[in-house]
Amino acid sequence: TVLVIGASGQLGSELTLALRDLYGAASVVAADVAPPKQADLRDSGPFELVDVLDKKVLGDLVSKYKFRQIYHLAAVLSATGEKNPKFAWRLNMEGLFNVLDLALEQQVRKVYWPSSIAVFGPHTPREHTPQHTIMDPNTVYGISKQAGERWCEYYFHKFGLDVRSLRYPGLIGYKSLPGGGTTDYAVDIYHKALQGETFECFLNEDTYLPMMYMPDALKATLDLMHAPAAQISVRDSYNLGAMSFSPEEITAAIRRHIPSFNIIYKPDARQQIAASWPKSINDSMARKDWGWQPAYTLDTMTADMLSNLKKLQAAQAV
Ligand code: VAH
Repeated sequence: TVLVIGASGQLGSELTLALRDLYGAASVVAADVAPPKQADLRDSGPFELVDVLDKKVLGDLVSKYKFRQIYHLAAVLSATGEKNPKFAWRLNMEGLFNVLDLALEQQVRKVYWPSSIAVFGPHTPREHTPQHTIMDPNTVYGISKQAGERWCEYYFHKFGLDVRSLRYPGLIGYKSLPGGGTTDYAVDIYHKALQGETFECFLNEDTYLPMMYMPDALKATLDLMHAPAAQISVRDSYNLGAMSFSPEEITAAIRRHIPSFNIIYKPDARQQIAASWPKSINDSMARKDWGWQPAYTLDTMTADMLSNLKKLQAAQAV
């Protein structure tokens, strides 16, 4: 059996659905501090209300199900983290320690933990950011991801724990909504375009960011977790890339489907966070070690997002 912690979140809910398709619904236990919003996720398999900071409750759950794998996705993201720095640090770090320690104590075979391009900062080379480079993150979220990477590598080398990780770019999907990130505009923009509303963008029009369509992110995660351990040469966290675009480029892509779509730019505090992150990522290690290869581009993602959101809106309208 597999445990997904943070299963109600943007990535967690999609990963839970993908894992249930793969292993069968009954074998994938979803856990979060609140039930998932999507009915298909709620009704598709076991759900447990768990706070990852409560090591006792989490430990009882792990011993009850004897999980072979744990996907630990619960975290406070970049923008929200800046509003609650101390809580963000506590949840992101103590939550990780609880999972790493329980995995050792209860012989969990594999652990997955997401990192992010947020581990990079203002002095990191911003084009084709290398796997090993300067990292001076200046958000609490980025600092916690950088520290978390070091601890994951430590638990692997010191205790032999098979923990694996990816530095995700901004993730875009139609099945779930993002929660408190700096890249969330790239999901909201599709919803607003379909509703015929003007979109207020919280980043400047020329702010380039690495992004990825959710199906690609799910494929990368499962490919990494299924790769033989001997192929994994990176035990802090793999750089992972697919595409980069700015708000004006995604607007142009949407206008190829909805010519009347309108956008206005109202940069807020998230502009500074985005400006400290890379513009593009060198993910050659992931491609070399376990055959990473993204499938989607800005145009194919846009076509797929709009057609699926339209279907969902039609289904909800009946
Ligand atoms: C965030 N979506 O914006 C997350 C992610 C690279 C961005 O880490 O905080």
